[in-house]
Amino acid sequence: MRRSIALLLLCVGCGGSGETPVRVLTLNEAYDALAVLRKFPDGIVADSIFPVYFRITGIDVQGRRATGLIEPDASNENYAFDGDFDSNGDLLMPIGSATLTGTIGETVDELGGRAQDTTPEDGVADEIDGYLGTHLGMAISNGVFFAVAQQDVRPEEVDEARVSITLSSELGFVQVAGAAGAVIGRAGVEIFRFRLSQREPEFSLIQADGDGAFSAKLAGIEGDVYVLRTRVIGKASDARYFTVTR
Ligand SMILES: [Ca+2]
Repeated sequence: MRRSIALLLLCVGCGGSGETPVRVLTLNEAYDALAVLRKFPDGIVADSIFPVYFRITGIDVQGRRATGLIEPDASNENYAFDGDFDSNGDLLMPIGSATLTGTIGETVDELGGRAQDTTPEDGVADEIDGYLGTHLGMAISNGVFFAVAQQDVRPEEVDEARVSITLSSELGFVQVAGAAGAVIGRAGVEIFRFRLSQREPEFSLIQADGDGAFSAKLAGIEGDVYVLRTRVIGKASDARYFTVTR
């Protein structure tokens, strides 16, 4: 199952007479991504949070236009969106009117993100922090996604089998624990807490021990979900999704 996408990248402020040209950012050939979405069955009250892992592949940039595929996907639908560069040279891809025209009938109301050139700083976006919103009848889903370029130099993602997030004995807190080898030794561990009540996650950053173990007590309750990713020398890994267990 595939969803094809077409990205139209507009370079606002590039080449204008007398203006300082912004740095032109382009896209890598492929990205791995994790979306964390809240589902509102009645369109009003969120009742669950769910992950969607996907890849954006086969990206081909011609001038300011890029095309590619999102895979895998639950539907088989096409859409296009416009983007532009902000004053920092970051690529913004806001969606105003994307419409899916497929068999599922789900409509994308908003889709976009900020592409960032982290490491190596070479004009190719290494990360995209995105947002996504859809509706199907009165039910809506919305949330954010984390995308990282497929690159050899990218750090290993968190080893899911070596991580647990459990309710703390202290009310309103969870214990995040990574066993030795959970991440690369001394890596930064980014922890994003998602709650039903808010779209944007709460962010914490800790550092692993030399053996890759880590531990943190963070605010949290049953039903929250967490996304972890490692960051080594400024470069983020693919993200991983965790639920709270007792
Ligand atoms: Ca780069």
